This record gives sequence, C-alpha cells and structure tokens, in this order.
Amino acid sequence: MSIVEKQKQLKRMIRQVNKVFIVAHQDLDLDAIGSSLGMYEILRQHHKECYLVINDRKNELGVQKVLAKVKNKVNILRSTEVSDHLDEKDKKNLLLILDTNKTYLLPDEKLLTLFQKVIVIDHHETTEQSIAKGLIIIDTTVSSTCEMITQLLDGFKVTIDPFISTVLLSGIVLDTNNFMLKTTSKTYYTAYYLTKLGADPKKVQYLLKQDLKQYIERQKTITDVKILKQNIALAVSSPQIIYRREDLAKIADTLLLFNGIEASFVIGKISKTAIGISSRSMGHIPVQDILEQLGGGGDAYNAAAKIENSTLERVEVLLKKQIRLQRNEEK
Ligand SMILES: [Mn+2]
Repeated sequence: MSIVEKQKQLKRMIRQVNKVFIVAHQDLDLDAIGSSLGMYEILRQHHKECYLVINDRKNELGVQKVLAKVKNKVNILRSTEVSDHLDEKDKKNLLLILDTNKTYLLPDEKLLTLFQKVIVIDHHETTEQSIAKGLIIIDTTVSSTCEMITQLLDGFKVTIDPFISTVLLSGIVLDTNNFMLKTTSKTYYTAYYLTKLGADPKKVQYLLKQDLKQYIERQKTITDVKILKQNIALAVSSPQIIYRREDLAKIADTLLLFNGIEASFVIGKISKTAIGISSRSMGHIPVQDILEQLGGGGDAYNAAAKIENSTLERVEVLLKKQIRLQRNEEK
C-alpha cells in the first residue's frame, strides 16, 4: 500500500505524541539521512519535538557534508542518550524508523524496547527478521524512502527549504542509481516536485561525489570481473581490504552499466571475520532468491548477504553453485 493511502493513520499517530525520535539504518546513506531530515521538517512544522538518533562514528562523504550543514539546526542524540530525553508519559513518545525494517540494522536494537509507539517507513523487502511492532508502512515499488517522504509533503501541508529538497533528491538519485533502477513516472514527478522546491541537481552531484582513492580500489576489483552464463558479472575484491557494504554495492552498480550484463555480484571482506556479497539485477535474474540461499535477502533488483567465518574463495564457490542451481531451475 502506498504511503499516501496510509497518510491518515500516520497523521493520527503523530498527532497523539509530543516527541519523535527518528532513526534510520546504521551506516547512514543519503536516502537514510535525506528521509530523516524530510520527516524531521514535517514533524517540526507540526510542532513536535524531534531528535535524530545516530550512532555512526564514521560517515560517507555525502552524509558528512549534510550533517556538517545541519548539525546546529537539528537535535542529534546517540542511542544511549535517548532515555534521558523521553517524555515521562510513554504514549507521548514515538520511534520513527526510516529506510530499514530490520532490527539488526538499527544503530541500537534496544531502541525498540524503549518505545510503545513505533512507525516504520521503508521501501525494502521484509523478511522474518523485520520489525513487527507499530504502524508499518512499506512500499517496495517505490525507489527510495526519500521518494516516500516527499509524497507526504503535500498532505501534511509542509514546505521545505532548497537544501533539504536537495538532500531528498540526492537520496532518490542514489537509490535509483541515477534514475535507472525502480524509476517510475512517480519518481520523476517527485524529482520535479523537489526541483520546484529548490532542489539543485548540481548540488546533488556534489553530495554524490566520491573519494578518489576508494574509487580506484573499486576499479581494481572490476578489472578482475568474471562473466558467468554470459550475462552475470562476478567480481571478487582484494583480501587485503575491508570494505563497507555500500562500497560493494557501488561496484555491483557499476557492473550493471555494461552491455549484456543482467545481474552483478560482488564479494568482499566486510569485517575481519565476515564476507559480504552485494548484488544488483535488471530484474530478470532473481538475485534475491540466489542470496536468500546464502542467508541474505533483498528484492528483484538489489540483494545482499553476509557470511561469517568464511573466505573469499569459499564464498565464491558457494555463490557460483547457487547461481548454477537457479539457472537450472529456470530451464
Ligand atoms: Mn533507501
């Protein structure tokens, strides 16, 4: 169900509370921070006391730029400080979760236990590990959480400044990989709407600017790409580097740009003990099904998995096997 159809319920719940604590997935990206700031603005203009709950110690470049710009204008808390700021009446507090529906992706899983009232607004697929508390608004047909939040502006009679509009637009550009993935006429309309509010496409490009060194590392991974079944790109990154999940995802995004490639998989170390797989698909090859077999999840365009206590080589073998099984099933 679309967020606009759920608007009444959303408004009712917001009306009942005094304080709203906004949280997105850990390792904030532009969709997470953009939607958080958009909601912050909507709630602030509806006279709610708002807080952003952020535990990340390091942020990606775009998020750093956004936070530097807003840090004196918005209340930011670490999750350990939340209990000191709660309204004494439980029912006057609301936890608003954006751009994720998984408990384990929250900056602090304990947050959920502090709140009676919870709202989840997200565009990711649900699994057994999804949050099942409160009002859940998930629309997997939408490009990004920023697109969902922008659709609320009208109904909540809120207008936002050009900077927040720019951040919201950058979240959409990021999640659609430049209006390629999950882009509908509504996505373009949302981009139009934000541009009317003053969003600046040039500034979006600045927010999306990447670190050159990290880019070069990613290119090295791409150099060793293998092509499986003629249309699947598989790249394994250097065992010497620990990547952030987003970096693996970016490599997968890039691989999808090439002629003939319908899906891409990138394997890399994401911690000392864990191997991550990130994958992208044009929608025909079921990357979600393949990675679910390895304990991961996602949707038709976008999936990931994390494998503990393994090696790059072993994960590559496992993944190839799953790809083979999947293709055989189709025949
Ligand atoms: Mn997102």
